[in-house]
Amino acid sequence: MTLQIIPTSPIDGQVPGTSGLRKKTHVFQQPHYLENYVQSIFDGIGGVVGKTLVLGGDGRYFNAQAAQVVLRMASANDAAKVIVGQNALLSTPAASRLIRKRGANGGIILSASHNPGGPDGDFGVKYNIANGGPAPEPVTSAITQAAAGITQYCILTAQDVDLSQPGLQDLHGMEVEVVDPVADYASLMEELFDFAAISALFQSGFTLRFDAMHAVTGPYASAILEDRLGASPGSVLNAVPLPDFGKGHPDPNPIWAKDLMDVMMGSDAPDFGAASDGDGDRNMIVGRGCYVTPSDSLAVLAANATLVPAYADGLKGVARSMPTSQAVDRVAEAQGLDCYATPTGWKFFGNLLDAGRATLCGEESAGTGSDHIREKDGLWAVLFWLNILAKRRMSVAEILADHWARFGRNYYSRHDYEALDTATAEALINDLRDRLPTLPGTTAGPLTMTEAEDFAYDDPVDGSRTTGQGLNIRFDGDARVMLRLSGTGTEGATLRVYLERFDAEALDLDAQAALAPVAAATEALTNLRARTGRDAPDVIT
Ligand code: G16
Repeated sequence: MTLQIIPTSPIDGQVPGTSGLRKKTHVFQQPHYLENYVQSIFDGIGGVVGKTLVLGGDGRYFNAQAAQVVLRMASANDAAKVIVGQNALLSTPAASRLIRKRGANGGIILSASHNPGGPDGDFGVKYNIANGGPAPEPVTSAITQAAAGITQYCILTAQDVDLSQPGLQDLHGMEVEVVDPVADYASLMEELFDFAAISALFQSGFTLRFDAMHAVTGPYASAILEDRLGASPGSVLNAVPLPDFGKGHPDPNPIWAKDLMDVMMGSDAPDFGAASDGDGDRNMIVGRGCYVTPSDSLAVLAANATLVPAYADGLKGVARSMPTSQAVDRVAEAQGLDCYATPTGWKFFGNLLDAGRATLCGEESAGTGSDHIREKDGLWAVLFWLNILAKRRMSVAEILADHWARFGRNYYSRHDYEALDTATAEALINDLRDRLPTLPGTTAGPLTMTEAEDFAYDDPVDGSRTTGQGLNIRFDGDARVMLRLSGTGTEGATLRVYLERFDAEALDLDAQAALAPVAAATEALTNLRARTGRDAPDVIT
């Protein structure tokens, strides 16, 4: 084993987005690319001398090789210890849990989340801090700065570390501890939820189908849902993580989890369907004949939280990202809870959770979580729903109908226009931003605008201000649209259009029909079709 100091120079584009650095896999495989970024993380956090890190990934193509690079670089940079998931696997929530439980200084998660994997797919690297959460803005800025000024990186030349079995090993003076990726996480879930009630639900004949989408949640879901809770064998589908996710797109939404949707909308659907994404932090909830939007899911969890042992004493507060529907706001208002609206990105919830201001958080992008860790958590959301169903003994559709009858319904949908020409997408947003001050009081298609803002967030805990987080336009009739460019795509620009309209009376409309006036107003406001040359969104969630 020898320590090498390799001269290098900055590489364009090494700037983390909404959640870490995501690029095409072949970009990460270029000489020095991964090494430059890993060294920049180490330099950006003030070095790793004597520190303990957690390491794991979602099992996608290049995960195993990249993990070995991180280990050799951590050792060469004098880290004391790396705790790594067996076979370099850890779901994002399990990594967050491990960082917190073991008091690690931080962790590196190898994942591009729900983006497809494989040689032609995407790869990603995220850094999480000691609270277990995604690096906040000051840390990502420091990493970006380090990447922009990098001149060398340190790495060992060494054989690969055997990550196939749990246990302790030495890598040139650094301890490598290989751990079972599932055990700690599964124990935490057992502490939070009423496993006896959920087991009894399954014993009563309740049926479940969980689609792990060939991604990292498979081993977790099999161990918890089938082995511990007694869901019938085979309830978890696509349970073995594959490097290319079975050539699928591991994004749990009605488009990419279509097989599951077809089953759940069919005549002999199981009682409950769910799916998770590449790295296990997202979730999709479906009842028999009934899809639950992530925004409604958050609201239902908040309204029923006291049925879950961990939240039996009530919630400290709730938080949602700004584009997420205001369904949870109505629950918060009814329960007298504080409700925060943050920019998109789980990292913005960290301070609220650490400060004990919020217990539950959620995003329209299929993420829900709580203060049990500092990441969103797909399987946790599934268990939360199962706990509610076990206690209330109603169907998913009945629970939703009951919820809307109490609180009214926030019709909601997101329309995505993917792989747009970046300049075109940026011009569309910039033009609209320039017009914001003139919009209130004027009409757009069938609606009149009442407010228009370029969303900025003042963090109530650390006082920081984050600007330019999306254009939020409100219409009369309790409707709004928000537009922003995604920070997780790897090809051109993705324009996200978030549509919402509240209705206290008509609770059973088709969501797209209910939102048609908002969509028409948005088209009138942006001239989106002509400007992008697109007739329809690529993805509707
Ligand atoms: C990430 C972030 C989420 C965010 C989502 C979408 O999720 O962790 O907080 O809502 O991206 O971001 P954007 O709209 O910028 O594409 P994940 O599951 O991809 O890590």
